[in-house]
Amino acid sequence: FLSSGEDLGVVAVAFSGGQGKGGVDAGPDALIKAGLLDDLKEDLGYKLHYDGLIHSYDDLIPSHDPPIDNMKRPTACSKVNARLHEQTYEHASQGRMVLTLGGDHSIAIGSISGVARGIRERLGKPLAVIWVDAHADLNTFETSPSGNVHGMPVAFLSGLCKHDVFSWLTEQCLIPADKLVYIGLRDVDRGEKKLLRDNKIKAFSMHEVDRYGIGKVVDMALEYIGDDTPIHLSFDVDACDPVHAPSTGTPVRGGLTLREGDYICEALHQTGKLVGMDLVEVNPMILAKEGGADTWQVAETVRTGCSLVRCALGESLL
Ligand code: 4U7
Ligand code: MN
Ligand code: MN
Ligand code: MN
Repeated sequence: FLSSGEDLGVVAVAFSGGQGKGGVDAGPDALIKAGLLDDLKEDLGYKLHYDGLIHSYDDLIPSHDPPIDNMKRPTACSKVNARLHEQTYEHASQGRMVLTLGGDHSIAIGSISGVARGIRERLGKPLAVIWVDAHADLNTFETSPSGNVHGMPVAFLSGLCKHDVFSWLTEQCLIPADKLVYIGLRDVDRGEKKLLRDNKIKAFSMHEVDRYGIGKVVDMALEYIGDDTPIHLSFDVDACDPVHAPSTGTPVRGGLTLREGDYICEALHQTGKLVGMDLVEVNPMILAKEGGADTWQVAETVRTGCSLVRCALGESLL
């Protein structure tokens, strides 16, 4: 599905407006300072298409951005994602795999819609999404208990929820509900559970990971998606257990081990069908702010994020 295996588009997004905690905007800088992009270039041999910037899109963020229909910071979330959409669309239309570093998970609205549109135009196919997360991020503005947009991206991307705020999300940007698969869920809100059931969305929660093992779960996920569909991996670092990714805004106990996370990424790389990836919700500041500053835990989270990306890009191939 890609024009060349070596071309990689990279977008670094310093956005935290999809939730209330500062610091997640420092995620991309921490990942890059840890050497992630150098590793991709030097060890894995990718030709990077990267503008060298960490985008904060300050020009798009209004100073006054009151809630609309329970959505917090709606204008910032929409404008930043519309701009990011153009960036990932540009890479995808050139046939590059696209890596987006967040930022909170609301940025998947832009990153995934851009890749989906690029793939539609280039290949005439829908994009499948594997969403690896402790949370389903499927709240609509009506079901959301928090009003935080980082808990809503899948609702907008699947078209299950529509709102004027995101009116730029046209049909070709959307992910059909039957091309969406979750892995790692363990904290799903009531409204989200109903949406999952009513729309028969495929989900492998931690219960299924325990029951079948991660190898079988990924096999079943891929079988469900089918052979000729390009795949985007949206990886929320909070899918991993807080032992491996403590420095994130909404940690939930009982998550994926480091190896289970890496395995998912490796197995998707091996399919040769991966056309996009998001790595989001690394917050290198959160522990410090909550008074429990533990630099070791921050470093561990960054290390986990880097490992996941390298695995998705082929590091484990011998
Ligand atoms: B993340 C939550 F209510 N479901 O909607 C919500 F529990 O991107 C959490 O997965 C969302 O980290 C977490 O606010 C969003 C809450
Ligand atoms: Mn999450
Ligand atoms: Mn998420
Ligand atoms: Mn989170």
